Amino acid sequence: MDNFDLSGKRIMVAGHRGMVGSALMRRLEGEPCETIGAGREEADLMRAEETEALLADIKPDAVIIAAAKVGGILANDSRPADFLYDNLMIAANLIHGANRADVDRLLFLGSSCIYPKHADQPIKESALLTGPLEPTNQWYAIAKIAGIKLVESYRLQYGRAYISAMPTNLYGPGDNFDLETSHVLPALIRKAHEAKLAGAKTLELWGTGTPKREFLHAGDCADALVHLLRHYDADEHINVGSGEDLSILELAGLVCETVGFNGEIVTDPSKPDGTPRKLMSADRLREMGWSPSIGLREGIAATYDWYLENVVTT
Ligand code: GFB
Repeated sequence: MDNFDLSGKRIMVAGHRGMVGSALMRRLEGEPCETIGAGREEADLMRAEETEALLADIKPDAVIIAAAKVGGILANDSRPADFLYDNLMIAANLIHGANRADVDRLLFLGSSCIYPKHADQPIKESALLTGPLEPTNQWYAIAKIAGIKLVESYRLQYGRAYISAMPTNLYGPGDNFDLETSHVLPALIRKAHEAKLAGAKTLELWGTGTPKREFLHAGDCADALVHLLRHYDADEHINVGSGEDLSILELAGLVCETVGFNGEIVTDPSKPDGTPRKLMSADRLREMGWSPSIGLREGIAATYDWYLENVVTT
């Protein structure tokens, strides 16, 4: 299949209330398909029976798995059992359940943390399972690697057109701004905003500020995923990124500029850095004719606006 026509199709988005899932729901609104959300309120996706009953009820033509237990470096590091078990169950129940419900098209979402900690940069898809993982998020990574292999196995054994996409670090509307559990970009938006309001002299970064990260806006990610749903059908997973990275210190500078905080940025090396760098190769997706359209500066400004309108209460 090199062209999955969306016309008249029923597309189930698992995890449609999350940041990526809600971006997908908005992106699919403009397409000639029917989009059905499936989240915690519809079924406990960690229970096989409930998940299978939901799939039997919805009878989708395609399933997109954006449901996952996600969090930043500290949440991953401090709740290893939750990140491994929850994500394993969600992936297994939805992939196995989709096959049982005779769904022939499925897109599974992983993460760039599936790659070895010291993979050559930019990281090609073929780097999977070539070296040890970054310890702070190995639990999440193992669950996502299992998901990739499940997808591949149902392709091989049942001939299903199931595929996997590996997005880089994502941000955007609907992100989690809780300082303990969030990823770095929403955390910095909140820290800079609160420091500005309090007239603080400093803003504190976790770790040394030297690790480099690649960021993609959730809206761009959703657009790439719809492109892949339409046009990609291969055993190997495919990277979804912007192709550019920057240091956490540079990111903090950009966020502070956008928010209007002029104080000093200080580091807290007692907190973990995580992987030193995880820039993914964007070549394969570019060769398929897709590239991002939301620049980082513009994306941060839009996310700060969303935060002011939807999260800030005072
Ligand atoms: O985004 P983040 O939490 O996760 O952290 P990862 C990225 C980098 O930002 C790390 C630093 O070096 C953090 O130490 N950082 C600085 C901060 N200040 C802060 C802060 O206030 N909050 C946070 N959260 N970080 C996650 C994985 O890794 O990336 C997940 O744990 C997943 O499994 C996700 O793969 C995409 O990029 O290190």
